[in-house]
Amino acid sequence: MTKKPNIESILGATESKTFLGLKACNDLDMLNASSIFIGATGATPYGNMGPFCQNAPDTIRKAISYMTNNIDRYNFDIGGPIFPEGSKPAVDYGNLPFNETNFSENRSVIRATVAKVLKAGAVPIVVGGDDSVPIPMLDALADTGKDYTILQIDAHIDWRHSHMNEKLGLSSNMRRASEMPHIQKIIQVGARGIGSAHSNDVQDAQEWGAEIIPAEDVHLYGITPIIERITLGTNIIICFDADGLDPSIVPGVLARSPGGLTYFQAIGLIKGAASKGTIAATNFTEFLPDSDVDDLGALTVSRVIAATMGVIARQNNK
Ligand SMILES: [Mn+2]
Repeated sequence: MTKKPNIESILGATESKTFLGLKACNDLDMLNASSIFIGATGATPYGNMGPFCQNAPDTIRKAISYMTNNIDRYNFDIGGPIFPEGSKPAVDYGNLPFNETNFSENRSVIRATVAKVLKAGAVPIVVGGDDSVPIPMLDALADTGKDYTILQIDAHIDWRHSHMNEKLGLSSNMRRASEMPHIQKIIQVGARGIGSAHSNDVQDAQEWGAEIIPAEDVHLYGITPIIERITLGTNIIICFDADGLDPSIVPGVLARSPGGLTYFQAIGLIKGAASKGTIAATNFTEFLPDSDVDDLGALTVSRVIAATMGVIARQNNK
């Protein structure tokens, strides 16, 4: 096989250990940023699955590292540089430690880190890790005393009471969210095919008031009716599972499911959320490098995260 020409050589990219070459922030007491990339290895894995998405944060950092010297260029997805003049850039916190046997310690670390970030006035961008990671993140938001709307983008609704005797695993995050008093509204976008949900899970979700917009409806009617569901002036948490996107652009997921969201449907939802309220926290989970194809999914997820950082930098500028 001939060697592929590499884009790094014309972009002048330099080796970077941080996302987009952002400044590293190792001390949250010194945090002064619009958002902060927090790599999460995992939280509460099922049975012997282990932290199967543990390499996601570093793979995602690597996928966008060729852009590190071009961060000031025009990004057409958000209508300007990621961090426009006068805005606060994002920073990168590195990766949280993971304990293979003490899952409650994993959750405590995530919760404490997110709580500290929120106190410093920055928006956590928790990059997982499997979908058990959002549970302690969502729990940390209770400390603010504010109410929240969750905008979940996912092929699955994640309303299982428990699975394999575990209540805090990846199939239960929205069920646990619904039990938190500070979570007032849940909008779930992208469900499709057969997933974790049984019919009574869907019924429970709807009875609670979760607004479920299956992927098919996104393709049929677009994202505008979804954005209209977000109450004006609300605080928003984006819970983004990589399998919400179509597997043609993110093959690196546990269970590929056809009919997922396009890149611009996802970007449009994030921009739309910021146009209605304030994005207060985000997570991007379930990217599985081992199943990816030619780093295509890592590229897609890294671009969504970069655009989200830009959207957040702009809202802090309002
Ligand atoms: Mn999912």
